[in-house]
Amino acid sequence: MELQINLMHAMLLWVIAAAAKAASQTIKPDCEATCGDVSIPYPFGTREGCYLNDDFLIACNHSLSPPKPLLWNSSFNLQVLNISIEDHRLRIYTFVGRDCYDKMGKQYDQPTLAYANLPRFPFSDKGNRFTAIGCDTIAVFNGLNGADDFTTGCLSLCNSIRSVTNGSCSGIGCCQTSNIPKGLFSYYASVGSFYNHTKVWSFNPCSYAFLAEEESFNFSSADLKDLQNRTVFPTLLDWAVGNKTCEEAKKNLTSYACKDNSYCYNSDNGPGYRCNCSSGFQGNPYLPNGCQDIDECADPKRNECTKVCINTPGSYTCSCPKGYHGNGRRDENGDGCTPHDDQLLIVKIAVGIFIGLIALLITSSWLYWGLKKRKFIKLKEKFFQQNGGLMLQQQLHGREGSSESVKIFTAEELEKATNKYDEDTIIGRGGYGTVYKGILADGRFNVN
Ligand SMILES: *[C@@H]1O[C@H](CO)[C@@H](O)[C@H](O)[C@H]1NC(C)=O
Ligand SMILES: *[C@@H]1O[C@H](CO)[C@@H](O)[C@H](O)[C@H]1NC(C)=O
Ligand SMILES: *[C@@H]1O[C@H](CO)[C@@H](O)[C@H](O)[C@H]1NC(C)=O
Ligand SMILES: *[C@@H]1O[C@H](CO)[C@@H](O)[C@H](O)[C@H]1NC(C)=O
Ligand SMILES: *[C@@H]1O[C@H](CO)[C@@H](O)[C@H](O)[C@H]1NC(C)=O
Ligand SMILES: *[C@@H]1O[C@H](CO)[C@@H](O)[C@H](O)[C@H]1NC(C)=O
Ligand SMILES: *[C@@H]1O[C@H](CO)[C@@H](O)[C@H](O)[C@H]1NC(C)=O
Ligand SMILES: *[C@@H]1O[C@H](CO)[C@@H](O)[C@H](O)[C@H]1NC(C)=O
Ligand SMILES: *[C@@H]1O[C@H](CO)[C@@H](O)[C@H](O)[C@H]1NC(C)=O
Ligand SMILES: CC(=O)N[C@H]1CO[C@H](CO)[C@@H](O)[C@@H]1O
Repeated sequence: MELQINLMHAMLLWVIAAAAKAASQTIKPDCEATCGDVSIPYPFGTREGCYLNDDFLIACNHSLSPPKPLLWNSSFNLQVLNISIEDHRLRIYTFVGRDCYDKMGKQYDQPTLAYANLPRFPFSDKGNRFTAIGCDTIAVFNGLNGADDFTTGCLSLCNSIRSVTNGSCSGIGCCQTSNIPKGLFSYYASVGSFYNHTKVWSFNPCSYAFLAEEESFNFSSADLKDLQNRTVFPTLLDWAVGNKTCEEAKKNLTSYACKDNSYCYNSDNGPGYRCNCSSGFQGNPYLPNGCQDIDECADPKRNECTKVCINTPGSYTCSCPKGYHGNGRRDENGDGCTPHDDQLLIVKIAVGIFIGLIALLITSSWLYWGLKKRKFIKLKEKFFQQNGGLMLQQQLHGREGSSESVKIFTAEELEKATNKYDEDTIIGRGGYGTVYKGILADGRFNVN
């Protein structure tokens, strides 16, 4: 019975794994997964039938090497760098505005404007900064935000290249504004100067301005010369689906973009909604079966089980092996796995036997040594008797008050008195044995 269940469980796992492998792709079948080195996950796509709607068209120009992905179509000229379906961000290149002068303070080339006009997807309100570079520079940023247009700007001045600090855009050689507002789809930025760069021309002939991802640019004094020939910078966009809220979109399930095991949330920057895989799932929430179960049991960091972990769709359960009880969890509500009482009894008995054995060992060895000592004493008594010690004692006792003049010494007393039978204490050797001279512990002098 148990074997059968285990076998079924194993087969189920195998089926799930196979399904996960088949659907682990983030694109529709028969659609391009990449353009150049940029991956194009659904809802974006390069061909009719591969994208969700026209908002998600990526025009891939294959005649270039490497192929170049452009957002919407080539008339917008917005090169795509990254598409993320996890944080719903899109990274594109935007152009640098510049205004350059010759030594005499005459503008050369036409000044270029930094601008972008997006019909869909606003600029990310977090992570983008408007930056201007120059030592005779005033920059103005105009955001076209429907009714409430947004204007900001900054001023950057300096007298010598020594006064600028690498990495600092605080108005000396470089200036930066704080984050831009939400819902900004278009902007243009212009740069101007006070003295046509005549006072700083030797090290700074141009002014520059651009909107860029904050991390993509570190100011250095070398930028004052030619901005190291950069003409574009990465900029972040926040993308979303359509212009409806989740509630409105859910009314038409044929057009609703969030598929199995996903949930919907409204965009916090501009109109539209977004999809995320439900907790316990990962993958592409815009594809049917795109959100795949996470096997929490395979990763010890993802589960709280102490002994047995069983993966379930979107979650997992903990249990305890046979002979144990508890919920098998190690979080604050968990009590782990403890052995059953009968199991506990076995453990107790085992410990009892162990302690008993040790006690037995101690007592038996104690008895053994005790017996040995007694035997020794008996032997001593026997020798005492054999050598007429008893008779001597009786005779001595018979004589009144004579215990003072004659005394039977123990072997230890004799040994001490003769200084361990030292040669120097020998008085003479006779037929009954050697005669030693000894001094008793109480000072009395004796001869034996
Ligand atoms: C691809 O890029 C080349 C060079 O910029 C251009 O001439 C061509 O028109 C582009 N093709 C498409 C389909 O946009
Ligand atoms: C690009 O898209 C816009 C609006 O979606 C359209 O007006 C224009 O004709 C398209 N251009 C090309 C070259 O497809
Ligand atoms: C959606 O998922 C992303 C990345 O996994 C996460 O950063 C974001 O907080 C999620 N959004 C919501 C509303 O749960
Ligand atoms: C600065 O340049 C502009 C355009 O080239 C010119 O009209 C203006 O006279 C110049 N001003 C100075 C102070 O050189
Ligand atoms: C800018 O500098 C920081 C540290 O100062 C560094 O972590 C980052 O990678 C640099 N960015 C670029 C684009 O060089
Ligand atoms: C600033 O950086 C440039 C090049 O990145 C370097 O040549 C210059 O010495 C640096 N200046 C300081 C003050 O570190
Ligand atoms: C910028 O371009 C000019 C001319 O094309 C070149 O001389 C210079 O070395 C380039 N600068 C950098 C930093 O690449
Ligand atoms: C929402 O988008 C649809 C098509 O994309 C368009 O026809 C409609 O006018 C838009 N509605 C609003 C309120 O912007
Ligand atoms: C639901 O969406 C589909 C596809 O966009 C469309 O063809 C259909 O007319 C819509 N139904 C309703 C009731 O709006
Ligand atoms: C998250 C991600 O895909 N980042 C990539 C964005 O594009 C740049 C350059 O094309 C890559 O270096 C990043 O790894």
